[in-house]
Amino acid sequence: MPFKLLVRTVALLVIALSSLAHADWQLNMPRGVTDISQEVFGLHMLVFWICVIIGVLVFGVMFYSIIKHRKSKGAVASNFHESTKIELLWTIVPTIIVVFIGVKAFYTLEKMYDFEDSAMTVEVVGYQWKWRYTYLSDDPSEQVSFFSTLTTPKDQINNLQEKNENYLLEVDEPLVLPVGSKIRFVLSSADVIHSWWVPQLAVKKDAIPGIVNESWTIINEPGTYRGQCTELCGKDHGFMPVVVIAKPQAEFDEWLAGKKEEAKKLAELTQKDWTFDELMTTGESVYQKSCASCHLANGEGVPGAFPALKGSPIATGDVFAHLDIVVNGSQTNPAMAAFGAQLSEVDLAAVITYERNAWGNNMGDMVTPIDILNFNSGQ
Ligand code: HEC
Ligand SMILES: [Cu+2]
Repeated sequence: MPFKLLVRTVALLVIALSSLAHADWQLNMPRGVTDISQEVFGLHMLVFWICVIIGVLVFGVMFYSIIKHRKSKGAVASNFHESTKIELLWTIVPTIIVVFIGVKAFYTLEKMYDFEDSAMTVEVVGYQWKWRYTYLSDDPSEQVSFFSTLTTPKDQINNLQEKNENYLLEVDEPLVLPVGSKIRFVLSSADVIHSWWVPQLAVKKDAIPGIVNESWTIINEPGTYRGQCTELCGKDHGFMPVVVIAKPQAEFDEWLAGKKEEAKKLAELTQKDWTFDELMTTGESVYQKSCASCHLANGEGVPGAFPALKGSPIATGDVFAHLDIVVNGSQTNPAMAAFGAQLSEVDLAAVITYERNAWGNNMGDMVTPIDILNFNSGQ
């Protein structure tokens, strides 16, 4: 191939590849939006270029030797053993490189492990398959806590509908954080090991049952940052994304105040006098959101997997046993989770009332939020 043609072909290939790289996807890791993530990116690039230089040098010498000293050119192999000079060189040079990289990485790691002087602590708890976030406060009545669950429609997951831009990376309640202040995370899990990861923040930390791990971040730029659980945690491991929205401090304060207000309203709702109809209406919507995926909207369940609630001995039997399985979960089958930790007293009371009276169960009784409080304090 004439030299000019070769140059042109290579140039065209490079242009084509680089325009591809500028399209939807990128090959390199993100720089991120925190000082630590920038440092991590810097370390990554440093190691990358060291590897490139070593690769070019080693392959360069190799190919040069192979081509230049080939047999057909009459090269004669030199025949020597044990060169102290060379052995010292190929021990000392790599050692210096490794120690250099190690020292650089150590300083970044040291910063990552400095949890002092945080403005706020957020508790992150992994569940199969969602996250719970709690904004810790000395005053328990001021504490804000909620679950963050996937909102991608089932039809998109099952390829029945076109997948949207944030497919599997969208949740109902994102974690909202203030920009520019140090946030400490304490991470744990309610069931199996999960891992909380947002690439743009460069935080990846395991959430382990019975252990509290720590990490921290200071986000520099407002924005929406998406991540995932990165510890294989069961069949819906791919369905528990992390979404962080970083807002300026004033907007964050406003948001948190709104959340506290919501929590207060909920506490009032718990105490209010509920009518049967109100409980049934609320109960139906809770049921559709939290229970129908297994027990089905018509209460008939899936034979062999999820029991029918229509006419079920528990839903049409002793109230205490019904409360027990919904609040504490099944003793024998983990698929039936302990909803006591996931639903409010109001939602629990409503959904249980609904199950006892929907689909012809017609028990005629009702469970109020106060009943749930009493049930919980009686355990
Ligand atoms: C992930 C699937 C799943 C979801 C979601 C789920 N359940 Fe269940 N549920 C089960 C399974 C499995 C059992 C059987 C447990 C057992 O065998 O001990 C069960 C059993 C029950 C029973 C006992 C039924 C009987 O007659 O044995 C009740 C009541 C119940 N669930 C209520 C609820 C309520 C209320 C919700 C929503 C707040 C809910 N479930 C959500 C899977 C689920
Ligand atoms: Cu997980």
